[in-house]
Amino acid sequence: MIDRDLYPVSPEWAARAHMNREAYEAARVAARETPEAFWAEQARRLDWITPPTVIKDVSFDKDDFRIRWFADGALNVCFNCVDRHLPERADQMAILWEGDEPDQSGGLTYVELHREVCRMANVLKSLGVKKGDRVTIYLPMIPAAAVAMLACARIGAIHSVVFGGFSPDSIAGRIEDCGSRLVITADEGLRGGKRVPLKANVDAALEKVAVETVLVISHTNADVPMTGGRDFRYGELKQGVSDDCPCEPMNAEDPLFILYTSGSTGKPKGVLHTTGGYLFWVSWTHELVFDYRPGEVFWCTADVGWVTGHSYVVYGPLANAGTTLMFEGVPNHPTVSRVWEVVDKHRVEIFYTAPTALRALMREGDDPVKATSRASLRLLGTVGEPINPEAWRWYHEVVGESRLPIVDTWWQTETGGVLVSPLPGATDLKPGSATRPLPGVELQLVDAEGGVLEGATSGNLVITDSWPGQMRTVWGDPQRFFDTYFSAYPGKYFTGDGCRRDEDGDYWITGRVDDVINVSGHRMGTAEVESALVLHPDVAEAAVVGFPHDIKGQGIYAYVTLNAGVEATEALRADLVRHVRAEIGPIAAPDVIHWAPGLPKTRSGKIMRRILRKIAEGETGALGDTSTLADPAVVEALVAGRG
Ligand code: 6R9
Repeated sequence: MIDRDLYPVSPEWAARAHMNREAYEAARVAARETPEAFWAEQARRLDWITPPTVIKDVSFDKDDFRIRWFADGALNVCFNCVDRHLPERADQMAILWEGDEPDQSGGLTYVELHREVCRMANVLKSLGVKKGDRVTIYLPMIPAAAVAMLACARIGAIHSVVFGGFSPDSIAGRIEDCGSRLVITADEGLRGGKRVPLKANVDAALEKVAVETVLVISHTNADVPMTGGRDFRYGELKQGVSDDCPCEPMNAEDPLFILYTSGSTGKPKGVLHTTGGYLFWVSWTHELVFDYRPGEVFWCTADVGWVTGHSYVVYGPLANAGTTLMFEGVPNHPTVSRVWEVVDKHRVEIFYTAPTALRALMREGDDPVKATSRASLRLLGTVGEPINPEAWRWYHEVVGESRLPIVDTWWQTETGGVLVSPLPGATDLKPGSATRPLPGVELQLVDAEGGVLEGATSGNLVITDSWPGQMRTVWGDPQRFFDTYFSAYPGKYFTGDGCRRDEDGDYWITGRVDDVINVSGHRMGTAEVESALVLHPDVAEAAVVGFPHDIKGQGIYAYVTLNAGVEATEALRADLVRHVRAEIGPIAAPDVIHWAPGLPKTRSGKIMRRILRKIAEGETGALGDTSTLADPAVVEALVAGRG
C-alpha cells in the first residue's frame, strides 16, 4: 500500500522559499555531476581567510581512505558566527535565554556575545590553553555554554561538550579519552525546579582522572567547594582580561570539536568534526531546511550536550546571523503549556524538537496548547527518532493549526547536520517520512550482503559519497572509524539505520538495525548499559534490548541474571536502576528489569538478542527459529517470567 497521506507544498512557500522544487532538482544534479564547482560556489557563504581551491578530496576505499573538504582553505568558526555580523547586527539578539522558571530570562546581543566570547577566550589563554588542546564543557543550557564553545573555536581549542545529565563516571571517561586539560562547568543547573549538581559531579569525576584546571561559572550561586590551585571562579578571572581577542586562523581540516556518542560496541566514540566542512554544512542546511532568514527567532529544544544542540542551537543559527533561543528548563514546568508560552513570549518563528517531547505533550490534551497563541510560528521541525504519524498529525493540526509545514529531519552525530528532510518550499510532506536527501547526499538501500536494492523496498541505509559535514574520524582511533562505518559495505558509509523507500522515492527511517537503542531521541548502546549492570556486585550477567515505549519511542529492557544465592527483591531492582543512573546517567535507567535464570545463547555462547527483543516486545508467540539455542528451557523460563 502506498501512503497517500500527502501535504503538498503551498504556493506561498514555493514562492518565498530559498529552494523550490526546480531549484532542488537542479541542485541535486549539479552536486552529483559537478561537485567541485557546486560546493566551491556554496561554500562562499562562509567568510574565509583563505578561500579553498581544493574542494573535495575523498575516498571511502580501504587502501586510500581519506575525507577532506576545502582542505587548503583557512577560516575561523567564531569569526563566522560572531564577528562578521557586527557591522550590520551588533544590537540584534544573538542568544535569547529562557530559564527554568518563567520569570528568568535574558540573552546576549551580537556585540555582547562578542565581548563575552573574547573574555572567555582570553581567560582560557591565561590558563595556558592553546590551539589543539582539548577542553571539556559540562554546563547547563545557559548562554555561557555557547560562549564557551565559541571561545574554544576562537583560539583553536577543541571542545568536548558532555551532556549535563551524564554521571561522574561518564565525564571521567570522556575527559580521559580525549585528554582534556581543562573543564568548564557551573556551580549548578536547574531543571524543572530541581538543582543539578554539576560542580559536584565534576569533583567526583576528577577523583578518577586529573585535569589541570576547572573553571566554575556561577549560575545558582550555590556554595560549592573549590580545590585550591585547580578550581577558579570564572567571574573573578573574567575581570582581569581584555575583551579583545584575535581569532586564530584555522585550516579547514583542523578539528573543531569532539562529541561522544554511543555505538553498538564498547565505550562511546569520540566523533570528530572539523572546521570548514562542519560549519559550512550546518550553516547551509540550517538555511535550506528551515528556510531561515537572518534575525528570525529560532528555537531548537535540544541540549547543547547533543549534536542537535551543537549544530542547531549554536553553530548553524549563529553562522546565519540568527537569534537562537536557549531554554534551560523542561516542557512540563511549571505547567504543560510552558513550551507554547515560551513561543509566545519570545515570538519564536521556527520551532524544532523531538517526537518524544511531542508525544509527552500530546498526552496532556489540546487545551494547554490552545491556551496559547503561537501566531509567531511559521515552521515546525522534528529530529532524533522516527515520528509516528499520529504525533505528526497532532503537531500539524493542534500546534500548527494546519498552516505550518513540518520538516522531519534525519541525521546523526556522525553526519554533522541534516541529510534527509523535506524542504518547505520544495517537498510534499508525508507524516512519518523524512522524504528526500538534500543535494549532494547519495543514499542507497542495501541488503545484508550489500546487494543494492532498487525501487520501492526496505533495506539498510548507506551513503555512497561524502558530504562536507561528515565526521572525519573517531578521536584517537582511526581504525575504529573505518571498521564501524566503512567495513560492512565496502566503499559506502553505513548509517546503522534501517529504511524503507516508497513508490514516490520518499525515505522512511525505520530505526536502528544495530545494538543501539533510541531512548527519547537519545542514543544508548545496549553494551554500555550491560557493562554498567555487570559492575553491580550482585549481577552475574545482563542483556539489554529496546522495546516500544509510548512516550520515549524505545524503552530500556534489561534481562539480569543474579549471582548464586542472591535473592531477587524489589529493593535490589531499585538498587540496580539507581546503580545504572549513577554509572551512566538518568537517561540510561532501565524501564524494565526482568530477572533471568539464564540468557538464551547459541551453542557458541552468543546471546540471541533477537529472541530477547521478541520477549520484551511481548511477542512470545513468534520467537522465530530457536533451533540453534544451547538450552531451549532458558527461553521457556523467560517467557514464563515475563511480568
Ligand atoms: C540528530 C541525532 C542518530 C540516530 C539515527 C536514527 C535516529 C535521527 C531521525 C531519526 C528517524 C528522524 N534519527 N533523526 N530516525 N527519523 N528524523 O539524533 O543524532 O543522537 O547521533 O542519533 O537517531 O536512528 O541513526 P544522534
